[in-house]
Amino acid sequence: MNDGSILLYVGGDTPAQWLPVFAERYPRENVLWYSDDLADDALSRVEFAVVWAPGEALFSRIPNVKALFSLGAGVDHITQSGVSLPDVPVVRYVNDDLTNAMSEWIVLQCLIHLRQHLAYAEQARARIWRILEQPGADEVRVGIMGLGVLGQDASRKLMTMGFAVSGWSRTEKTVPGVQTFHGNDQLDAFLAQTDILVSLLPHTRETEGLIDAALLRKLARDGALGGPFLVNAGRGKTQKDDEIASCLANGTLKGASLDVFQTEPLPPGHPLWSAPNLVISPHAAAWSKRESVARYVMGQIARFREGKPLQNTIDRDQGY
Ligand code: NDP
Ligand code: OXD
Repeated sequence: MNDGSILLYVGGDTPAQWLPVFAERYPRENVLWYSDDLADDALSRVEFAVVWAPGEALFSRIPNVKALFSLGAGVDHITQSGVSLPDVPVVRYVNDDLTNAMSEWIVLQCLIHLRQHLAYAEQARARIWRILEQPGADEVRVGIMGLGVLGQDASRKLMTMGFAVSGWSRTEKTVPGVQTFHGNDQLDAFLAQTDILVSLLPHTRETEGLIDAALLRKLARDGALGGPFLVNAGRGKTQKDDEIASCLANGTLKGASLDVFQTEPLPPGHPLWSAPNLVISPHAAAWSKRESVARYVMGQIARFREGKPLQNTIDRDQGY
């Protein structure tokens, strides 16, 4: 049995969902489920914590923690929570299952809008048999905000479908086949040549509220789809929900797909629920499978114990 323990703090889940996953595969590890009544003595032996939306009390109770593992690719549930963090590495979750699921969702949404699927569904409800004119994917320019792990994978798969892909990131990037832009100075040029704006941005101080009506008005209006579309599966706090609803109602946006919202769950009375040409999914574009998380975390811990550097650690100053 290893001396130090691994603590799981997973808001919304139960110990029965997680502890057996670790116990069956890693019986020599001491894995604890966080609860307020867990003794300080047990918590003082915690070396690693795997967390989703950690509460205020957690970090002051694990003084000997050596690394934090985010249960998701996003870390804003840790960095933007207002909780003061221990000075230890924070590791993001990077995994092919999650990346593939995200790219499926992004490609699906771009195709739904390209192939006018919502209009056909409406026609079918009214028993209307009518073919709608449409461009080819190669005539449509998809601009991806966030060219990280998920943005780059989505760009490859969108190009396989024939879309013309560009991307925007904070720092300069070279991605084969993708026209790249970076930094605030190049944002307007990126938007001006984008028909479908896909966001896979993290929520940070810099990206909060970025996708508002003013930004959406800068998208191309001369494209083959006859108006711009928005697809966001990054984080809801990077967008302004009310302004997106207005943009859909007044034609600034021709359509959208949103997996993330400023307030989740999206409140029942929010105008987005009845906005035209909008696909809504409940923050379900991609997910972290428990078995894959256990394998990832234990792989990283094994590296750490061998004195190797942890992978996929975040830049605390940048917040992602
Ligand atoms: P990465 O850290 O690999 O990539 C983030 C990208 O965003 C980078 O290209 C980065 O630029 C760019 N970026 C960050 N800040 C800015 C900025 N101020 N201006 C321009 N670009 C910026 O993250 P992932 O690709 O793995 O994940 C992205 C996000 O997807 C996660 O943070 C999470 O919020 C979201 N997500 C959502 C899920 C869902 O189910 N809806 C599931 C999983 C993740 P640079 O390359 O220069 O660093
Ligand atoms: C993530 C998420 O960040 O599921 O991984 O949102």
